[in-house]
Amino acid sequence: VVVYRRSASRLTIGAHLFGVLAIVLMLIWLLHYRGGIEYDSDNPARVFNVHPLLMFCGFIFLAGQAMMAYKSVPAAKEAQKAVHMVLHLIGIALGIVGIAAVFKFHDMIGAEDMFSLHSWIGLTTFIMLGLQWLLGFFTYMFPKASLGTRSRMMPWHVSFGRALLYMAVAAALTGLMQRETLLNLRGHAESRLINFTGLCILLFGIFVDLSVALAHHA
Ligand code: ASC
Repeated sequence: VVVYRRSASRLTIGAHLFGVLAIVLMLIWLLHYRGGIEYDSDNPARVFNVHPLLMFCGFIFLAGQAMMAYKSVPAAKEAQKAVHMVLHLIGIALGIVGIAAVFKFHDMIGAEDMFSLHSWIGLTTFIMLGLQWLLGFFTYMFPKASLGTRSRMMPWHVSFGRALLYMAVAAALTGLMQRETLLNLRGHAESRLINFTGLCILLFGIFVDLSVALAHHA
């Protein structure tokens, strides 16, 4: 048990490292190469840039932090649980704004919505995560299922959450690839910056997942 606890907390450090690195690389990408980030802009590119920012830095990063809350928040179990729930809720709220931004962008440039594999994976993930949050809230917070039901559902809650994290990573990586292709960035320095951002997002997901996998659940 002690060995697991230790390796799991080292894993959260790896997750924080790659998560923060992905945020920094993405900010360099959007601010330095892509003209900045602004929801209420007449420039469609600046509106679009809200989308990757909020989907990774908001939604995925905060979901990962929520998943690790039981490892990384030095507080009583009930407080960790509240942090877990609230971080997911903030992530979902930012995700809604991030998705709204890309629909607004499509509207501005007259493009169709929901045509790409990225959009299919992404929206499916987002909807299923919303349902997972609701189910988790009703089961574990309010009104709360019986102890037997809660403990029978826990492996499903944890396993499905881990699958959703990898789905979100798949959405992020297909989104980055799509952007590289659409902008014709093959061979440019910007393309390498995007690739490194994607690798950091993948490693963030792997470290978060391992920290949950090697934890022990009540
Ligand atoms: C909860 C909670 C848990 C589980 C456990 C049953 O509400 O905080 O850790 O249910 O008590 O698996």
